[in-house]
Amino acid sequence: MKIVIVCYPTFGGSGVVATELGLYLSKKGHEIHFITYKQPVRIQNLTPLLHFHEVHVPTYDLFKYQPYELALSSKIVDVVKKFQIALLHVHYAIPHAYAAYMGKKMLEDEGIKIPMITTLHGTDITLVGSHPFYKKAVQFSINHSEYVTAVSQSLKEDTERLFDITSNIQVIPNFIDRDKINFKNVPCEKGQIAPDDQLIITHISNFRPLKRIMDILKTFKKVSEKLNVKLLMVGDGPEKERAMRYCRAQSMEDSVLFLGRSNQIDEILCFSDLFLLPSEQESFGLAALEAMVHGVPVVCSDVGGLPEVIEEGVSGYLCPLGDVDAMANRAIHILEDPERHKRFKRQAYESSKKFDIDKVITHYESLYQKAKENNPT
Ligand code: GMT
Repeated sequence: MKIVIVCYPTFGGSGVVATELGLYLSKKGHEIHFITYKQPVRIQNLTPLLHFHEVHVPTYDLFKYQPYELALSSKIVDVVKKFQIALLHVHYAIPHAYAAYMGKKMLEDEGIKIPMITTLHGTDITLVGSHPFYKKAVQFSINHSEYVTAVSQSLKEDTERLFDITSNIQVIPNFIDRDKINFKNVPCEKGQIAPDDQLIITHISNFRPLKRIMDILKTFKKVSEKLNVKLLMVGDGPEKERAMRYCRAQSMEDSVLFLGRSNQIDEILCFSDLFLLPSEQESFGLAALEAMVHGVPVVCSDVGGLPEVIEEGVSGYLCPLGDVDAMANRAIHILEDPERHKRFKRQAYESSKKFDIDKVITHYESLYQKAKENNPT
């Protein structure tokens, strides 16, 4: 099937999910056309089944805000017509669902009917989308998508609670392509980071306030009073400076390493012993799933979709939001006994299998099929 995927091209979770989905579908013989403002970071080679169409937004001085949605909807119209696209799949409601709806309407004017699937990812609903400035437009575009999916049951419920939703939302969870991780060839060189007897705790995120970066440092500090541990902080974002200041003030600079944005996530997770994710909100927690695939147990907050990903006492622990004592105690419990740690590592890995890409993608493919059959043109 010929499918347009609209997404963000960056490191963020929604962009990663959309890109991996497109890559996998193209390997299965679908013709995928990505439309976004930059080539998605995870796409290296374009092929006859994998296309990228860049949205250009020329700067015009009169505009304080450049009209990306306009350029995006025009690009959607051009690509659909030129490549006889059968379906639009947009990831992240803002502004993609809105722009795609406009594209659809323009195409209808030319006698072309095309179904649209919107996948909701989290902050497009819980943080940004429900803001009164955007709410009406987001609600409108969700309700005018033929099909809507959410990455967790929790996000579906949040969407139904925050908006007046008239469409049925199908839950299709995020996934992981285990085959893409070359476990044998990933150099697991902990030696460069820490001595053998030191345990590694890792956090990966965009360091936005909702990730509660200070909870990570406070939890780690408590764990370090009991165990020989090092903390790896991977990523970049607004809370990083504050976090670094805290580490200086607490003389934690030797035990907390800020690694910045990294393309070597598999390499880092390979020697990690525990993953911390104390977020205020997390529709799914793709970073936690990536950790689990590497056999890294997760200690996280009991919010959003995290309980759908982390099995309490099996792949890790879910703690009350903001309770750094509970998180530290759970982390110590997992790490202090090598046999128990090994068991958690094995269970985290096993538990991640539920989200294998081939199991999840069939749900998207069935939806595509249904959309195609129900589209009269
Ligand atoms: O919060 C992030 O890390 C980025 C954000 C995004 O918009 O890409 O992630 C959201 O989508 C991911 C992919 O579906 C989910 O795994 C994240 O849980 C979700 N983030 C939040 O809900 C805060």
